Amino acid sequence: MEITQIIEKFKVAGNPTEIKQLTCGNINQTYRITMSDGVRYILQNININIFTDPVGLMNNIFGVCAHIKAKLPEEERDRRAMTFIDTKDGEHFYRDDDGKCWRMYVYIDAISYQSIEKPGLFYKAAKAFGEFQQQLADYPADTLAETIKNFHNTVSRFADFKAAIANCKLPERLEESKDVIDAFLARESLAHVAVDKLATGELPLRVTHNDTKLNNILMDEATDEGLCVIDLDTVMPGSVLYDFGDAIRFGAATTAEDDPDTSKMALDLDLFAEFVRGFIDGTNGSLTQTELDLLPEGAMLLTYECAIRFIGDYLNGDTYFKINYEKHNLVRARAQLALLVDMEKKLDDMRKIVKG
Ligand code: GN1
Ligand code: MG
Repeated sequence: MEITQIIEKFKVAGNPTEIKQLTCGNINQTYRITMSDGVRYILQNININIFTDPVGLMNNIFGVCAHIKAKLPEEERDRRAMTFIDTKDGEHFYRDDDGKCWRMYVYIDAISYQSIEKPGLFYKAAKAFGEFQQQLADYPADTLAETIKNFHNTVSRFADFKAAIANCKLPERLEESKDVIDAFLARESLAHVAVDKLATGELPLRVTHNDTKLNNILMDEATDEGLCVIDLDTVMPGSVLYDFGDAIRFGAATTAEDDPDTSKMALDLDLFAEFVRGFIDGTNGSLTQTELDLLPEGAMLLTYECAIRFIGDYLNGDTYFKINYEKHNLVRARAQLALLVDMEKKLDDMRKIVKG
């Protein structure tokens, strides 16, 4: 189906004058649409191979956005929360003739960063992610659909990783990744850091974002203030360690998550410290002592988790993450391993920073 025909299904006025495909994200396909009245939207194809319950997912998103909007002053609601558009039939998304699912939301004129380009930026991002979690602290968690089962259950991720090794049909990939695989197998105990403590209640279950990459936050172009947290597909009950950890994995690394030159990869402790300050300010004193104590392990945990997901996908024949070239997932896994090794060396430094 043509993009223009899909746009017509939504409650928007006028005709599209520009349709631009955006290249961000490893999962969904995204277009920026400009309408004849100048209003801009984002049209997104939800990857239903990954998000198998689009109804539950979109109900989550509409609920979460309404909850956040209700907490904002009227004049900030358009810029500080996402506004999703229903279809003309009153549905939260449109399913086309090929079974593809599409959703639309109002484009917010702001920027998102791929890396920390200037001082102070990471503090602002951290504060916004912390505030996001605060806004959802009283959200009825039992109404949220689990959009990806066991998304950050690292114990089950580790089992998936082992299954990918055992069932791998690409012997040359298994051979060339041997060093990486061994390094991850040797670190199995890390997989238990959060899962076990969530089970005993030592770590509280909260409503978390679960995909807190720096580029999932829109920032004001003039002031760099964090405006709006986006990419709400994985908002689900989880641990604060997930949001903290993934943000550090992506934002406090000295190079891109898929840099083939692993010698450039390290943890930037200054950025780590900046994020800790912003996150603590954003969550406004609500973190428990156990959560605070485990923040450094959270950074290692999420790096480890992402790494075993990348290498698992490589062994499975690249069925999950979008790739730009043949060995992309292996390169990603190697980069994450380099980051993890550096974090292990800096664990005491991280702990000192959190203690303050
Ligand atoms: C995916 O699509 P994107 O880039 O926001 C993935 C995250 C990974 C990330 C790694 C639903 O996020 O969990 O951390 O790639 N999202 C999903 O770049 O699997
Ligand atoms: Mg995402």
